[in-house]
Amino acid sequence: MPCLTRFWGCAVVLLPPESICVYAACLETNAPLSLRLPLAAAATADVCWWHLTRLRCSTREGHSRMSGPPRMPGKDDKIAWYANDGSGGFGSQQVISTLADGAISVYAADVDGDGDIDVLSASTRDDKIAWYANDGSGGFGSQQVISTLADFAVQVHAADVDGDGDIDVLSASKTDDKIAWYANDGSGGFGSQQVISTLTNGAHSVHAADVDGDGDMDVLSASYDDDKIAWYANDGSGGFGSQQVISTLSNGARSVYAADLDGDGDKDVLSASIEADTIAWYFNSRTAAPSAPPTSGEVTTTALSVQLTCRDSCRI
Ligand SMILES: [Ca+2]
Ligand SMILES: [Ca+2]
Ligand SMILES: [Ca+2]
Ligand SMILES: [Ca+2]
Repeated sequence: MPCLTRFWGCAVVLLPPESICVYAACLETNAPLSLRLPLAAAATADVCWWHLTRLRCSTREGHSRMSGPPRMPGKDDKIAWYANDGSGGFGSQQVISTLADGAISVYAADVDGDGDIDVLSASTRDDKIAWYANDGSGGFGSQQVISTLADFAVQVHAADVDGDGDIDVLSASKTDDKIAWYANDGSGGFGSQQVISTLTNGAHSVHAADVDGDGDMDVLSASYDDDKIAWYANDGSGGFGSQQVISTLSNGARSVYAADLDGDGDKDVLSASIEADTIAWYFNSRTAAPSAPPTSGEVTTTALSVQLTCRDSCRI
């Protein structure tokens, strides 16, 4: 008797014939995989459960992941924008695409270099990174796929990674623990996926900033399952060094961002960790230690994402 009871984030499941019906209050999503299993059940039968939106299974011989996350009811797979009237009033929703299956992240940048702002998307269920060309007045062309190799893509970001003057694209994907980038040919055509790291267990966020101050865009990552904030040095042409860990204390790391919070001229790093309900920052010691905590920046966020707005003189 297959039974299927699901909750968001942590849940309970059951599976096919040889499996048994597991019912638990909450399988701790941040615990090591083995600890997430009801031990008595795992000892005698295959057990499967939902972890976020993906079905995971543990067999009696060991554990494995299953692909093919199910469709979630009530999701519209939509990328949209809203026109500003100039004073913060917004018009009605204007749909760009409904082909982003499990849409979860957007970013805006001039992808094709024609002077207008295009749109990028990441979507979980189709593992897709894509973009949509702006016609210059807010009309958007059809979805142009950059990659479908970002397994459970959770964030898209854009920056000139290889320093050739056009905007390249970065992705974080959770199931394959991957931070990657895609080279722009200058007109919105993209090369194959170039992996920066797979040492981000449960990769959830990617950001680009010149962390080491040598003029090129380095990359930052936040990963949920290993509570890690890390960065990767760019060699100037899109080749990246090994992972440099900033912290492994960001419990349930969900977002990373960079800005000069202490005003000493280098990029400091911000993180959001959902399990600890914490927004934290890490000063960049490339120049000098901070003399005081940031006072002119305002962090506005839940622990789901980090955004920084400046009201006075802080620099981003
Ligand atoms: Ca454009
Ligand atoms: Ca580029
Ligand atoms: Ca750099
Ligand atoms: Ca700084």
